[in-house]
Order: sequence, then C-alpha cells, then structure tokens
Amino acid sequence: MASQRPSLGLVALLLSFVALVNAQVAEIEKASNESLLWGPYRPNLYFGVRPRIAKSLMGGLLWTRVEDYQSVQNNFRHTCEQHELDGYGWDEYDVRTGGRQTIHDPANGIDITTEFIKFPGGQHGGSWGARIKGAPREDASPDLRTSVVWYHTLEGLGSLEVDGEDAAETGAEADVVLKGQSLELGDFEVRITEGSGDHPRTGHASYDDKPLDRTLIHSMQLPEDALWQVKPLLFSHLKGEIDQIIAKYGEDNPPPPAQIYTVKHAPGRGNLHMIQKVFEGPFEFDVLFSSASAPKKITSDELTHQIKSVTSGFAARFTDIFKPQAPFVKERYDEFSKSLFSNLIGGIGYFFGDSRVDRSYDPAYEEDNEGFWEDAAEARGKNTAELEGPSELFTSIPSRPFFPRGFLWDEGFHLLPVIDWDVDLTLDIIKSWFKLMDEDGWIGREQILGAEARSKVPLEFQVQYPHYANPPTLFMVLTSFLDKLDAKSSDSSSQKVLTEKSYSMQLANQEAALQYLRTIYPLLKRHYFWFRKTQAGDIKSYDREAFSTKEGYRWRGRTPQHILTSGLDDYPRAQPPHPGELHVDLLSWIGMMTKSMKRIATYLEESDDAAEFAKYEEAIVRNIDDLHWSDKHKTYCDATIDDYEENLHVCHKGYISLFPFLTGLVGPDSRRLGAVLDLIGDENEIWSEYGLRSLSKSDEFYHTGEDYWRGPIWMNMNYLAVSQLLNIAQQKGPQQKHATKLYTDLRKNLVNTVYESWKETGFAWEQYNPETGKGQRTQHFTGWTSLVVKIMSMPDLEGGRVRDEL
Ligand code: 6A9
Repeated sequence: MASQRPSLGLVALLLSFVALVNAQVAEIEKASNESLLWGPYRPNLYFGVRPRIAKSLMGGLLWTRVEDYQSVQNNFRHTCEQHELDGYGWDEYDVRTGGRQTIHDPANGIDITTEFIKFPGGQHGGSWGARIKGAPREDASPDLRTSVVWYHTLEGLGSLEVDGEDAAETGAEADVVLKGQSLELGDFEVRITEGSGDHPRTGHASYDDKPLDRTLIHSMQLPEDALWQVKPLLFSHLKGEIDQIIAKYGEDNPPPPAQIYTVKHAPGRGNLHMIQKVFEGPFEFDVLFSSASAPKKITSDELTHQIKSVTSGFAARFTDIFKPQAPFVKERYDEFSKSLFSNLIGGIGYFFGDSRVDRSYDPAYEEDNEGFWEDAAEARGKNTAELEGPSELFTSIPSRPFFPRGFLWDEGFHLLPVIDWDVDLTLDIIKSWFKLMDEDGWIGREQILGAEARSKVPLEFQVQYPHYANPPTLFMVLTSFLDKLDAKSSDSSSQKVLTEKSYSMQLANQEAALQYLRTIYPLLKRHYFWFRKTQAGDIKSYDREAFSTKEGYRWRGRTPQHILTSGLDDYPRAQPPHPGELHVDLLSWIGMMTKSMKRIATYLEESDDAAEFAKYEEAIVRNIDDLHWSDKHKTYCDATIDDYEENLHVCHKGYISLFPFLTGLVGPDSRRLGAVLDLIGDENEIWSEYGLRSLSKSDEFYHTGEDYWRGPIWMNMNYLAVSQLLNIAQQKGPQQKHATKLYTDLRKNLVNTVYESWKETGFAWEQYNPETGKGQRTQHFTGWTSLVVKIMSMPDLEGGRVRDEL
C-alpha cells in the first residue's frame, strides 16, 4: 500500500532536514571551536598566549626591575614559580571572551595587570588584544625602572618578520608591527603599541647606541626545539651584549642596569622576536593580533571598549550561574568565588608533544605473585620506556607553578564547575582526553607532553605505564551532562535558562548531544572494559557469593607505601601488599562508572549494553557490602589475604572507608547510611571544624610518614561528601535530618577554610591542615580546590541556622 511507503518527496524532505540539522550542528561547532582557538593556553607562564594548534605562533611576557645589577638574574619573571610573588592570577576570565589577571611582585616593586580579549571574525579564529600595565607598588620608588620583554615565536610552516621600510629604524617612537602568515592562521599582523610611560635617560655614553625611548627588537632564527626556552636564550644574548659594552666602555664605567640589560636592536625576519621596552614609573602598552581575514584590524580604542564590556558580561553571567548562597552573601565571597573560578578556567592550557611510556609489558607487571612489588620495581628499573607520540591535550591543570599539565583524575573534578559555565568547552576537553586513549583503552594518568613539560619533572616520575589506572572521574562529568539533558527535556522553561546560561550547543540541540555521545561511546566502552580487565581482583579466596560475579578490583602499580594510581598516594593499605587484596575505592569508582555507562547506553538506545551494565551495577552494589563492609569496624574497608589464606578486612577509617558513599552508591534507604554519617560527624575520627580529614584522627597512621593523605583536608573528596549529603538531605528517608545538619555544617566549614587562607595568603592551596585550617603544600593550587565555588552556590537548607562568622 502506497500509504505505508513514504513518498519520494517526503524522503527528500527528511533528508534535506537531516542535512540542515547537520549543517547547523557543524556551523555552531565551528563557531564554538573558533572562539576557543586563542587563549592564555600556556598556564606555566605568568602570561603566555597561543592557539590550540600544535605548531604555530606563541607569545610570552618577561619583566624585571633594573635598579641594580645583581637582582636582574633572579628577578626576571617568566615561568610561574612558587613563593616569588605575593599573589597572581585571573580575577575574571571567560574562555570565550577573555579577562583580567593581576600580578603582585614585591621583589620587583611592581604590580602587573594583563588583560586578554578576543575579537571574533574572519576565517581563522579571529583576532585578540592584550593590554599589559605596570604600576609601581606603594613601597617602590615612583620612578622605578622596569624592563619588559614581550616575545613571539613561530613554529611550523609560515613566516614572521618585523614590518617597516627600514627595519633598523622601526621602534623609534612608534608601534612595532610584525607581519606573519601560517597555514592555519592565514595572514596576520601583530602590533605592539608604543603605549604610555616614561623611559629612563641614563646619561651614559652607550645611550647613543641604544636610546631607551624606543622599543628594542631582536629577531633571531633558531632550531624549533629551542624556542620554549626563551629566558635562557635571552640571558645568553644579554651576556654577549654586556661583554661587548664592557669591552667598549671599560669595566670602570659600566652603563646603569637599565641600559646594560638590553637586547641588541636587530629587527628582521625570524622565528623568535624579542621586543623590549624599558620604563621609569608606570607603563602600559598593547599587543594587538589582527587576523587578515577578519573584517578590520583591531585598535587600542576597541580594546579599551571590549575590556569594559567583557568585564560587565562576566559579572552578570557569574551571578546567574554561581552566585554564592546564604550565609555567603557578602560581597567578599563574590570576589573570592570569581577569582577561584577564573583561575580554574584561566588555567586551561593546550599541550603538545611526545611522552615517555614503558611498553615492555613485562610479565612482572601482572603482579600476580607474592612479593610482586619487588619484581615490578625491578622491571621498572630496566628503564625500557620510550618516547611516544606526539599527542595533544586541551585541559585544565592542578597548579600553574608546580604541575602545569594534565592529570586524569584531577580533570574530572575541574570540569564539574566548568560544565555549569560552558558545556561545549567541557565536552571538548573530555574529548581531548579520550583521544589520548590507546588501542587497549588506557589513558595515561599524568600527561607530560613535550620537552618543556618534561623539564619540570624528575626523570623517575616521567614514565607512564599502560597497566596503571587512575580514578575515572570524567564519568562524573558525563553524568552531570546527562543530568542537564534530563533537566532540559523534563522542563521546557529550564531549557531556555540552561541554554542561555551556558554556552551550550549540546543542550540547545538534541541532535548535537546525540552526535557527541555517539562519537565518544566506543571510546567510553573501550576504557570501561580496560578497567574491568586490567584492574580485576583475584577473588577466589573470598568464599562468598561475591565470587560468582567477580566484581572485586585491585589497583595495579602499588608499592608497600604508595598507591599513586588511586590518587590517594600514601593512604594506609594492606601490609604487606598481596596479589589477593581488594580495594574498596576502586570497586566504588567502577560502580560509579558503570552507572554512568548504563545511563549513556540508555540515552543512546543501546539496550543490550544498558542491560549488561545494569547487571554489573547490581553485582557491584552487592559486593561493596559483601566484600567490603566490616561488621566489626562498622565501616567499609579494603580486604586482603593473610598467611593462612584467610581473607580479612584492612580498616583505616578516612576517605577510603567513605568511598561507597562518596561515589553515590549508598542511597537514602541503605542500612549502612546511619553508620556512614556517624563516622563523618565524629570529631574523634573524620570530622574537623575545617572539613573532613583524609584519615581518622584515631588511626595509628594519622599524620605519619609523608602525611599527604593521612589527615590533611582535601577539597575534592570534601566536595563529593557535601554533594552526597545534600543529595540525602533532599530526599525522604530515615537519615534526612542527620544529613541536613551535617551538610549545613560541612558546607560552612569548607567555605570558611578556603576563604580564610585565601584572604590571608592570596592563594588557594593543595590541602588544608585539620588542626589549624591553614592551606599547605602546593601554593596556587587552583585545580580541585576551586570546587568551593560550587559549594558556595549550593542551597542553604536550614534558613540561616549557620551564619557567616567572619
Ligand atoms: C611530581 C615533582 C618540581 C598528587 O594534583 C595532581 C596530583 C593528584 O592527582 C594526586 O591525587 N598530586 C595527588 O596525590 C600532585 C602530583 C604531583 C606529581 C609531580 C614531580 C615536580 O618537582
């Protein structure tokens, strides 16, 4: 019957509709990508700009005071280092539009502001402008002399040269213009404006050779692999210059520092251009990158205008998405929250390069014999690692000065606030991580890509092993994405809100969401099954029903003192290590991942898969109780096998014993929930007035050894705790009241802790001391500590029972 067959016309119509949707998706995707092309994607530098292109144009900033000869060596700033500044970072930043960073540098007597703004348009990812300002600090002399170097490097195919009829004259009382082109960027120009500020008249005879009232430019052509080391290059160049000046004027009559530490004015063609300006007192200049395919070149006036509009746009959006809730309503929390969030998102980087991997697949890495860790250590000692790649990664990072690179399980935490702000960006980062996966489904825990990244890591920590895992936290982010999709389809009014609030083609357009998930689904499965296979536990000695399902897991790569792969490095575990031990945190993570996979499979209508995941989930939830609940200790514990081949629990109360709860596997009706909450709230165990301790105060290992995960408070785990408490508090059940109280108190404590340290020191910290609340270990740890932004924006459930006590 004709009516059962769609007519040709209808088919054509449908096809053209599909084509239209696909074209729309592609169009929005292109726009989304273009607005992400440029950024301060070199977060290891105080200020460095690059596009998300492996080999291309980059820019970076160096500065120092030039008041005396000695301090220049130590004070030239370039890469972020701990303990040299009094605070720095983005006060406001949005990846799509830009923002402002302030840098407080007492040793150089100066405060620096870097503003970075994007200008969309054209076919090559648009243009951008940066404004660099210096203001002598209160205690510095108002005619403080500062030397500033802005540089550009160019890698890959293309060219870059200083523009001007007579290049040697360029720079005199004028803007400096670089003309360039490359495959991906097309034609472009970079204008470094003359800007404003006074220049020292040094009075020394050498001033005639190098008048400091003009910009000095030094162009060079170098091997590409040298280009990331601009500071040593600059130093060796300066040394040559100094030698010549001394030779000319004699050691008794050296020019003053402002004069002597200057580059030779030699503008031209090259893949490195150092542009130096020497100032007395405050200064300001712009770097304006204009893509030739954009409608017009950008100017300083436009930059001024855009800075204002980006700032007000940011503030409005921030209020919409992350407004701190009671009791954190005072202005100061707003500023604090903006700064933490901006540093998280302003810390996003683009990395490219090769990395060291041990692909020996040595049988010792199976770790299936007693004493396995010694054999594994011996195998590692053979140093069979080789360089692989290159690969690329777009990611945020835990800390700009100390670990400016990607860490797998950190990233899942980083993206939880980011996805509220910008869904497309988040999905892009997730995709970037999953693209690193090898054929077996492995993703390296720590991504140390390229020579620049490796230069910060001791050799023994550089190697990644393809049997090492790390918690699959990216699945928490995918779950959050599904939550947003569900919220959208169940409530059409929230659809508008959601899509307006977040840059979010994937939410606005269901076809795009499906397309995205379909594309990554095979990778998700590969990763999931890699986990199940490579981290499987040997549960034959556990004489319970659990055995039948095999749902028990063991982290590979442990040593007696560490399970770095678990992320909780030195948390106490079974002693001695045993091939039959089972880790409750790993089973919990796999439970979380299984639930997430089940939801994705359901969303994609992969019903066989969904049924398979459901089966695993059920077994995991059962085994968490069967294998890991200790009646004696009333908590969840690791398990191991003793000398008599008997299995037993290894109980060290702390984050590990909370894991089933933290990963959402202990619901409001669980018969274990009461005990879990009691443990959380017990001041002699995990509770402190500053947040939940990693290890119980009453554990024999509390604050012992390295004391990394043996007591100190970590924000990532506390975030999971406070969210799960909120979850329980918002559902009917026997523990609802208890959870509500714990939630309110914990939330208040966590925010106060991070806020107080920030106020006192100007920084967010890696962890916090449970006795004093003070931030400790890595300074400027803007990774998962920024989760406090989300904690502040969670609801106040008790109508003002707790107050802001500050
Ligand atoms: C070693 C030293 C200059 C340790 O935040 C990143 C990780 C976490 O994933 C992990 O859970 N941190 C936590 O226990 C920091 C790891 C840093 C290793 C760098 C090289 C550099 O020396």
